Amino acid sequence: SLSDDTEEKLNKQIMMEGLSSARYLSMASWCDTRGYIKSAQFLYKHSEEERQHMLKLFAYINNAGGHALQPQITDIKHEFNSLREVFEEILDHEIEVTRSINDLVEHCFKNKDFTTFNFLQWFVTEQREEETLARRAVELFEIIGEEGIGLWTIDQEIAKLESEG
Ligand code: OFO
Repeated sequence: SLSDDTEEKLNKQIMMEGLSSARYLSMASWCDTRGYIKSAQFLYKHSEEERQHMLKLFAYINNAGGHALQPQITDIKHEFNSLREVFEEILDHEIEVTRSINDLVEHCFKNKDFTTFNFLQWFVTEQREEETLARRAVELFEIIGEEGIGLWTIDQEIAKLESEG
């Protein structure tokens, strides 16, 4: 079964995933109000995916005899200066999430909790994909440029990123 400190760290990861979900929902809504329709769709979907990541952790903790805790999520930002800022914040946030997963993986390895270590491999792979996706999104602003129909084009391209995976 889970050690107390592993359970606590897994609950911290629940907080990270819940925070991701909340942040992306807020970003989706902002994009929606600005006419960045494709980015909004992308972010609504991403928000839902983050909630699923969180629920995976709920199931794991509770099945292992622990207690998964609904996190307190506060200080959600509602306003952004630009679409670029939104995607730059996503990239920074995903890098932070990767760091948090890696710490958790290292902790499990050191404590010989190989079951949890194994469970976390899915997140390791997922983080690599999500970081790549966010990095590609940020790159679009450089490649396409924001002038003229640039922003409109970037918004269209965001929708295609996921399928290119
Ligand atoms: Fe965006 O990441 Fe969950 O894990």
